[in-house]
Amino acid sequence: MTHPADFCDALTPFDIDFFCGVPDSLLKDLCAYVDDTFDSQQHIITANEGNSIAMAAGYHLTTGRSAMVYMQNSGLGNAVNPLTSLADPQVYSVPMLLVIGWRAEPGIKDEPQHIKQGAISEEMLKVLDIPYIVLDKSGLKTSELNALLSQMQAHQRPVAILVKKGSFQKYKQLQSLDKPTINTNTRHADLSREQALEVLLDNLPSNALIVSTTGKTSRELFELRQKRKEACADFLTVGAMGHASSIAMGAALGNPDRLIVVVDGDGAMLMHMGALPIIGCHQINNLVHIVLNNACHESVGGQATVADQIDIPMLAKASNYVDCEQVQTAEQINHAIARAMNRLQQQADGACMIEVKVRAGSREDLGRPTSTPIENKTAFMNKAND
Ligand SMILES: Cc1ncc(C[n+]2csc(CCOP(=O)(O)OP(=O)(O)O)c2C)c(N)n1
Repeated sequence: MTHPADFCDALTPFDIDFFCGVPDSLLKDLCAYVDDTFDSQQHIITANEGNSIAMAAGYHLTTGRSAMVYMQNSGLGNAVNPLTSLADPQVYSVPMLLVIGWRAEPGIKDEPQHIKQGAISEEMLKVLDIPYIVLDKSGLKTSELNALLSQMQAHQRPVAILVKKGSFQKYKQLQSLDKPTINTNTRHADLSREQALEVLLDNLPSNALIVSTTGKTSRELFELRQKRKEACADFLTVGAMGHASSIAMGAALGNPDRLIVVVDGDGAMLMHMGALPIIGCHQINNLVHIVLNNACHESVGGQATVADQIDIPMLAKASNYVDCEQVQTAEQINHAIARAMNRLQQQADGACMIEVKVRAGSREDLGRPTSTPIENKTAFMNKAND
């Protein structure tokens, strides 16, 4: 295994001193080390992986240096356009090092949403013509890395490291006061995400169609349904991070007589925030957008988002949602849902936004959905047709 410090030290001869990316559980020790070691202008957690490629390009334009961009292989899709049309040697030819967490590498059992991406990650890099090496438990081979980075510099092009599970040694993040790191921002919120979900289930009409976001929100929702002995007919957006609200908008347009509720995360909402004005400007009267805001990417290690520094109800308001509020307690959630139901019954002219401030953290024994995505889709579609 490789210690994150040794990894970063090995980049120093190549002047890599700027880091950006979207966190991944396979890379969480590396992300934590980078966050502790470099100042807040040298390490930026971006909204999506395409933004990271673009930011690395911008940094190169003013410094001539190369950045390291980290992501889960799920993020390769978001990165493809700026890789092919901005950083590629046939366009602006921008050197950068991509560090990609390889979920579902062939031969390793993983969740359904990772299987296709895991199988095609190497092929994608080959098609994109991005030279790469693989890092695994046997540890970093400095000569291999040096050859890769020399290629990056000589040919001014992106190169990549595919990182297998368990490649990095554990690194425990320091909790410094001047950095918005794990759990510090939302420590005082009343409810955990799971408790907030339970309050939502207690208060939403039972025929509401729920679309939930990627990560632990969907895992908790699935287990809450089991605990309540209810069949899970909620659409669990296990992949496609950031798109739950657009799925919900499509569902709402397809079935205008049904209440559609999207339960989003702050990281996911930020990832594709362009969805907000599109929802807001199309008068979707049967859509309630709930953002469970723990100000971090809790599902992959708790890396901070900027969601506690912005005003989510105001963003939604500016995007033409009709009613937007921030709540925190069970009672407030209950009232907010009652108000949203009331307005929707009066044919309010657009979607509602309810931001729920929640604490970071989750149960150690949290499981994963035991139904397949196809079973989940069928259950949702059956409920939608009920
Ligand atoms: C395109 C893409 N990039 C990264 C990931 C890895 N990932 C899964 S869940 C998650 C964090 C989600 O954060 P948030 O929406 O705030 O929800 P939380 O985990 O805090 O409940 C990330 C980064 C992914 N699934 N897809």
